[in-house]
Amino acid sequence: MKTKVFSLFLTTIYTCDTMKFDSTLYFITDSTGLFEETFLSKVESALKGGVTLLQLREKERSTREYIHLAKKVHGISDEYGVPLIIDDRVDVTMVSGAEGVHLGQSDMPVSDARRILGNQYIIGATTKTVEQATEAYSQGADYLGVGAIYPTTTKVKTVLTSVETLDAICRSVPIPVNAIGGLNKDNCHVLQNIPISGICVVSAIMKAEDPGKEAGILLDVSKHLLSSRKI
Ligand code: TZP
Ligand code: MG
Repeated sequence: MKTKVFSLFLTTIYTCDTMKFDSTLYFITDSTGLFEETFLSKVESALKGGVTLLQLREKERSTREYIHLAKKVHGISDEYGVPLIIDDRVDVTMVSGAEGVHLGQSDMPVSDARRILGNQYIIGATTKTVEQATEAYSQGADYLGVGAIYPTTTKVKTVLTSVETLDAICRSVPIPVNAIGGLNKDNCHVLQNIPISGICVVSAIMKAEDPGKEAGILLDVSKHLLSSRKI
């Protein structure tokens, strides 16, 4: 579904048929409590700061509201050449112009999403075990999110995942694996020497006073992690 096309300095670009993506700094949004304009300006600031992959994650909105926001966010992400992934919803992905969908263990199975979306879209999956990871890969997932590495303040049903499990998952599949959960610029050192492709963050950027500056710092932290490991 996806092949590694080239490694340029510290960053690996992946492609799933037509769509290239770089998961070095994967920013997942949370619009809770924000006016649309404030939310969109934070997203744009983060994109300016260096986010390489973006996910719109909405848990409370109606389908119509989700589509509305997804189209707005895609209008911005497209200007920065950053692929937009929609959390949970294949339908919202298809009508919003987004480049992909992210599926959890209780969402549509990856195989069904792949059948609907074809190979032009990125499909990501949340996995917490090697079994879930190999299943998602065999069903056509392009990347995996694994965590929570640390306790998180973001509203999510999750349990902690050890770095040992993260490491085993990375070694079990030939697709990018990103770490997620409670990560910030000061605590990513636990990921040193784990063959991840990048980090996912929500609150580290969403709650930053200057999301652009924080994204720039996190991009450097992630690049340093990826380039300095001894494996
Ligand atoms: N899945 C596992 S932890 C998490 C998700 C969606 C939330 C991560 O948010 P934060 O604020 O980066 O801890
Ligand atoms: Mg989900």
